[in-house]
Formats: sequence, structure tokens, C-alpha cells
Amino acid sequence: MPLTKLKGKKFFVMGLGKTGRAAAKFLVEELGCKVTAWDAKPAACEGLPNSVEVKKPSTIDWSEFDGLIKSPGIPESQEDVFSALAAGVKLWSDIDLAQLRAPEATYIAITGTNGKSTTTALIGHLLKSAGLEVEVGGNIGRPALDMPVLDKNGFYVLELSSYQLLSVNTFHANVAVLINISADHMERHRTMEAYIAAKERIFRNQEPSDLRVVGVDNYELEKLAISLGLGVRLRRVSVTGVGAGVTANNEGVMFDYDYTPPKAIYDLSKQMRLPGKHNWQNVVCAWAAVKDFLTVEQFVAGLESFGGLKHRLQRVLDHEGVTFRNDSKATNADATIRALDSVEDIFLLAGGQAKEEGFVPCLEHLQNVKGIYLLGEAEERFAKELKDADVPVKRCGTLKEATTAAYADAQKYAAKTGKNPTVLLSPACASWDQFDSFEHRGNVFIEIAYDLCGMGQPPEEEEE
Ligand code: UMA
Repeated sequence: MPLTKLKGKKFFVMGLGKTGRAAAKFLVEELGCKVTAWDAKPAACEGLPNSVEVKKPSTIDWSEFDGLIKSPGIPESQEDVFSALAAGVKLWSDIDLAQLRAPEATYIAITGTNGKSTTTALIGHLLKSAGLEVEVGGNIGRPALDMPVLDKNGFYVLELSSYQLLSVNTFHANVAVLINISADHMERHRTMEAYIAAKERIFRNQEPSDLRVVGVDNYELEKLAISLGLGVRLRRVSVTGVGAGVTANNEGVMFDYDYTPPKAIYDLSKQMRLPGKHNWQNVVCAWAAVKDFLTVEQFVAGLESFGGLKHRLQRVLDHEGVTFRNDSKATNADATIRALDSVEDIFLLAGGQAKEEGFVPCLEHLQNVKGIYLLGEAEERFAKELKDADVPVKRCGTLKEATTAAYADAQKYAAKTGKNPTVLLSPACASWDQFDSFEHRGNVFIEIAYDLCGMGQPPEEEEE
């Protein structure tokens, strides 16, 4: 559909976070639309283009509106959204609009429960370092409508969350990557089936010349890969020995089975920025996604110059034999398990606002953990869940107390064993009980680590 069809139409923008603000600006400035908008927080309603009317959705006559754009975090079942849809207002996603604005570019879309930001940033970096014109955005933190318009030579690399995928309609990914799946956001999706169905929407509208990349290490995704049928090219990827086109073996050697005999692409155990099998899965997915555009040499050069992402198992600093790693993005047990399986001699900081599963799934993965330091709202619950664990647990309340205690114990452990322990923030919890976001929590942790080591202020981080 040409975007011109939306010129001058009347839109409601619900929620004025990053997505809503970018959408309001785009609709007014580029499409000349009449925009009414609302955010439950009065401060968020400030600083909009002049012509935007601010009005509470419950007072709206929906019959006057053509389209609705909502923040991805607002569920489709929310009362006002429901009223708008029931009145025949069409729900638009910012992702659909961004593609209609730049229809000739190539779109690589990435989803999954864990690792999607790393994989997105890595794919963006691989293409950029090969000299291609690339914009990276979506759930990674940059709304699609904030990105510049690219022509047919350009690539958009978009991280898409299940929330965003629920609203996409016309969006068509030339390459769609589904890395993995495990329970998350169950308060919104309610069942695993509904969550997988949301993720599966990344493959909507794909054509035979497009590509699907599916991580088949999850049984659910193996099943999905089969049920997707043969209409679109499929590349299966695996890091657990499941039959696939691109794999990494237990030692971290990546193989591509499109070559005869299978070609060893890279030894991932040499790559310290992306440690652990979960990261190998990200890299394998990235190669499967970009191999039609890059040579093996370009891929290897890009991989070796990739700096990794902040808040994802980020190596913060090393001081007197102790390493600090910031994995604040681990907001669920599955993400924490990935960290626990990737690092040795861990002094773990966990807790915050617990997810449904709590800490229980991590109990089977404590083999590398030497001490656990609990914080936040989940402290009591996690302490109970850990009562039979064979590892010392301290209740610390705050991140500062927890980091201080963990560092003291890690120093003693280093002195006693001569090993290099890690103070790891990987909370298995959302951050909202004590922080504004997981980024805020991670930044506070970095400051505490620098302070404890007497190293002053942390340097400005470069993010991909
Ligand atoms: N609001 C209302 N009414 C409501 C609910 C919310 O008015 O009923 C308002 C809030 O007051 C707030 C705004 O809506 O001002 C929504 O802000 P937001 O932070 O939820 O949304 P954005 O700033 O638009 O950020 C969204 C994504 N957030 C969510 O999906 C929750 C960002 O992903 C994404 O980076 C950004 O768009 C750009 O694409 C963040 C995220 O947490 C990182 N994603 C989840 C995840 O990764 O697990 C899905």
C-alpha cells in the first residue's frame, strides 16, 4: 500500500514513549495527518509537534478516527484500544509505517526470547563493517520511525519484540530470524502457545525469495520450522547437535553445511566478547542471516571487531583478580541461566521484581556459583527458593550492599584459590522495584564497581 493513502488522515497515538513520539512526529510532519495523542504520565505529553491535540482516550469519539498507533507495551485488550478497534479504527504499527516509507531497502528482522538485541547489533555491525549502508533499530531502543530513509542499497536491521509483532500487519521481512523461545511476558500473552504465535508473526508476508532463520534447539521451534512449510527458504541453526544448516559444536566451532564438505567458518571459543553457548547461538543465527550478503572473510573480520552490548554479560572491569560483569538485561531466569553456564567462579547478584518463574529454573545451574547476594522485592521469595541450595546466600536489600558483600567474598576467594572470580549482576528479575529500567540498574552497578575498586568515575561507554 502506498503511504500517500494515509496523507491527511486522523490518527490517535496512545502512549508517548519513544515509539509514540516518533510516530506522532512522522504522522504530522511527513504525512500531514491530524494527530490526537495521550499518555497516562502528564510529563510525557509535553514537547509534541504544535498541531498535536492531547486528549484522554476515554473521552474520544472513535468514529472520527482512521488509525491508531499504540506503544508496544499497551496490550490489545486494554479498554481504550479495545473500544477503538471495536469502532473500526485500524491499528497501525510503527514498523509497518517505517517500511512503507522506505519500501526498497532490505529488511532483516530478529526476534526470540533472549539474545535478540545482541544478534541485532551483531548483524548490523557485520553489514556495516563490510561497507554496506545499515540502520539498526526497533526494540533495541531506537524506534523504526526515527531511522533515516534508505534506498534499495540500504539495510534495516530491526529487533522486534513479541509486543511489536502483535501489531504488525503489512510488514514483510526479507530475512526473518527467530533465535529461541522460552517463557517470558506471560502476564501479557497468558499461554506459551499465544507467545509463540506472536513470535511467529515475524514470518508474515514472506515470499519464496525471502529467508527464514530458525534456531531449532528449542523443541517448540523445531516443530514450528517444520510447520512453516516449504514456501520460503529456511535455514535451521543449532548449537546443540540438532541437524541444521549452520551449527556450532560443543567446542564452539561453527560449521556451514551449505558447503560440501561442511565448511568450518570460525572457532567461537576464541571470541571473548561473546562468551557462552547462548552467544554462540546468536553468532550462528547472525551468519545464517547475512551469508547471502557477505563473504566468510568479511563475516570473520566483523565478528572480531564487534564490541558486544552493554548490560549483556558486559565485562565492566578487572581489579586485583576479580572481574565485574554487568548482565542487567537478564530480566528472567532463562537469561540468568545463560550467564551462569558461561562464566566460572561466580559471586551472583540476583533479585529485583520477580517474574512468574522466580529463581527456581536457575537452581540446576549453580555449579559455577560460589555465593549469592539477594536484593530487591524478590529477596524473600528467592531466599526461600534457595533454602536447600548448596551455596551460601546473603540477603542484602540493595544493589550497593549486594555488590559490596560479593566483592569482599570474591577478593577472599581469589586470595585463597589463586582463581579469577567474577562478581556477576544477572538478576533474573525486572528492575522496576528499585530502578527506572534495566539500563539504569546496570549503570548503577558499573558506578558501584568503579567506586569499590577506587577507580573513580566509569568511562563513557561506546554502544553499538
Ligand atoms: N502508557 C500509557 N498508557 C498505558 C500504558 C503506558 O499512556 O496504558 C505510556 C507510558 O506512560 C509511557 C508510554 O506509554 O510513557 C510507553 O513507554 P514504553 O517505554 O513502554 O514504550 P516506548 O518508549 O515506546 O518503548 C518501546 C519499547 N518498550 C516496550 O515494548 C515496553 C522499547 O523496548 C523499545 O526499545 C522502543 O519502543 C523502541 O522501539 C524496551 C522493552 O522493554 C527495551 N521491550 C520489551 C523487552 O525487550 O522485553 C518488550
